Amino acid sequence: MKLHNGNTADQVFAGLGGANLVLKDFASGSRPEADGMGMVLLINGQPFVHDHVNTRVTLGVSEDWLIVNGDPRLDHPFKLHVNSFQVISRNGHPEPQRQWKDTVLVRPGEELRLRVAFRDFPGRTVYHCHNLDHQDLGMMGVLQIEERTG
Ligand SMILES: [Cu+2]
Repeated sequence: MKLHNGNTADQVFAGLGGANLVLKDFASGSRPEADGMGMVLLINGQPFVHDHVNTRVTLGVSEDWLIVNGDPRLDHPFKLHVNSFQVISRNGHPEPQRQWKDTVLVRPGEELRLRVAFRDFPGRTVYHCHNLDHQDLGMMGVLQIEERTG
């Protein structure tokens, strides 16, 4: 679907900043130090650490985030707290109906582009896989929403 200026939605929003998050288990990633402890689930190769900020955004800014399920087998429902988002595209195809969501299913191999407006709430929150087993195994990240300075 082309927009009125001839660009696709992806092209228009590609100029916005935004996080790229790859959701993947350690078996399909490469975390040899995780062996022997069962499955470890990661975002961008990192397990959840409660006092480590994974992603920083600025209050008042909209971003496009790319959420990739790099796992060949597991569904990962992606949940972002506090700020709702719209799915802009799936696997490069514009989403026909845009709705406000706080959680969206990302199937194995899928790439979803989400648009998030960080309008109202500065501070710290999280995003995570909404499969609670996956969340507990590390598939969660800390998001810091910073007020603009100066
Ligand atoms: Cu998951």
